Amino acid sequence: MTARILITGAAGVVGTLMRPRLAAENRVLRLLDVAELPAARDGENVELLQASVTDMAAMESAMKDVDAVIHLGGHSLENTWENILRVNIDGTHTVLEAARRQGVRRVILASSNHAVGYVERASGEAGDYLFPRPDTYYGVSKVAVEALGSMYADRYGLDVITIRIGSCFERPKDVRMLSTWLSPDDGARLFEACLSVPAPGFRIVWGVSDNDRRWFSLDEAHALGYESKDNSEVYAAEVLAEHGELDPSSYAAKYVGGAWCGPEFDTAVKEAGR
Ligand code: 15L
Repeated sequence: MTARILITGAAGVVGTLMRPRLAAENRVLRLLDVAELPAARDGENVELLQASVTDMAAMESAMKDVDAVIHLGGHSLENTWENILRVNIDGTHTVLEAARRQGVRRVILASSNHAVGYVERASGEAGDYLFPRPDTYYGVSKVAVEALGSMYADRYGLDVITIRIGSCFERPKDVRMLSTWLSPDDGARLFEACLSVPAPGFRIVWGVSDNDRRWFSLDEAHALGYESKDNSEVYAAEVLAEHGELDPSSYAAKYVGGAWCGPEFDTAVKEAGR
């Protein structure tokens, strides 16, 4: 049987990195984004849909004949409260509700380290299922994403895995990311584990590579079958040469969410002008 996987936000940073990596024999990737998606390459088994995750009719139609959803859609950076509410929170509700209506039994949701951004690094390794301490409106939306996932798992019996992604880029861009990095290949390994683990129910796992400088538990990700093969340490010398060691008084040194905990990310004050 061919598995069809719907990926929302497929034109975004993580979606673009996952597109070639989640391709597999006997699998169709149904890629959805509000932005235009790059056309299918020769032999690529994809279906392309341009739609917003806030559009219930479009999402119900996108869920048809789908076996699992990877929901990456939404604003991936801090934004106005209005946009965060509409796209990240209402959009995730729409995705889950459309999945329920169309009988899709497994949903993997992109959460973020910013759901617990104000957790202090001094409190030691960040465990799985840490109580929310969002650092921004974006972080609040990720807490809501987790809560919605939990409700759809408990009330309707969907399997819902939420991944608190660290920093998923080709390579770590700064010193903090030596700790938070999720390599694209490890990202694909984690998504594959989420897709194949039998009957997970509701889970919250960290999405990071097994970096020497990791601050996060991988226990729950390992329980799903994830094995990281990458380690940011291979980039440490060049990243440190470029940026220098972290200033111990910086937000990046103090909090899981790094600079997002600082005044540059204070959207309420920006919106009100005071
Ligand atoms: C996130 O959740 C963002 O989507 C991404 O752009 C990174 O900034 C990442 O967190 C991070 O904390 O590095």
